[in-house]
Amino acid sequence: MSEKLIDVVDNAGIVRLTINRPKALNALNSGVLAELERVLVDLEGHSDLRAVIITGAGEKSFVAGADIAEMRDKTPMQAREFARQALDTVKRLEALPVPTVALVNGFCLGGGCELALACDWAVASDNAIFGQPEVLLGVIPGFGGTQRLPRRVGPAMAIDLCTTGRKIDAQEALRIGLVNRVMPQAELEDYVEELSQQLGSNGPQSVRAAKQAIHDGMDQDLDSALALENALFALCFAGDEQPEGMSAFVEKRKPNF
Ligand code: DAK
Repeated sequence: MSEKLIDVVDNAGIVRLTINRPKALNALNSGVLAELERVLVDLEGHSDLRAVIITGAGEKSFVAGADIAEMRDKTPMQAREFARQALDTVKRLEALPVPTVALVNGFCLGGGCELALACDWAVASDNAIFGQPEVLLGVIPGFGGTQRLPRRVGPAMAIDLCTTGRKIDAQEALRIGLVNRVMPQAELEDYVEELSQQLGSNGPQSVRAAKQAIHDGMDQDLDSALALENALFALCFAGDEQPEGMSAFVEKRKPNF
């Protein structure tokens, strides 16, 4: 039987997805994208999901982009269909109701950077390399990069990266706000374990509500977004988590969510 292109490990609702094409630096071919979509559809129905971590197999690369060899001979119609499928998949990842973390362990280029941009967090190893080098190949980002990158780092830096195709290191990625944390590679796994425990021990409904308020609010004017926050805040008082969290504080114990 052929090896799976996406490994899935579920640890009490903290689900880790590993893109498994290390010989091709985990480049996204149509097989990987189709499998990723199937996995994400399954996760949409996972009622105890708490967080999703996505990474690449091996120590060299998160994802080195869309598969160039596979893309090379596409017609415009095929390219459009390929990009449309990928856009849908990336959108599914972005729309998951729980925090998503890109664990960037090396090259994070082209479609790989676009995948990381669809996650709520990016945590990078200190040897990670980022970039949108599509113009060096005669194309532009096709998995949402021209839209999500300026929203994350601002239009000036997005135009810099998308028109020069230059690569940046993890420290520059941190400085421009493309990633949340940079860790020495040897400490990356321990950090992710700690982060997983923290995300897993917080109130799952309030974590989801915080994500929803931020994501949905970003697309609205401030007054509508504040009304959304107000509604979600009130909703927190309708569940089990708020009484438990506040009672635990008053009783000087850890909450049990
Ligand atoms: N695609 C296919 N294979 C790749 C690959 C990629 N993106 N990146 C690396 N590989 C393969 C290499 O071909 C090599 O395979 P073998 O020769 O061993 O069979 C293997 O991975 C190891 O790579 P290297 O030998 O090159 O390793 P190095 O350490 O020397 O260099 C590198 C690492 C990451 C600097 C280099 O591999 C590289 O520059 N890779 C390409 C990076 C890149 O340009 N990425 C962006 C891809 S374009 C669109 C839809 C989508 C997109 C655009 C438009 N529409 C439909 C409109 C998205 C485009 C992209 O993502």
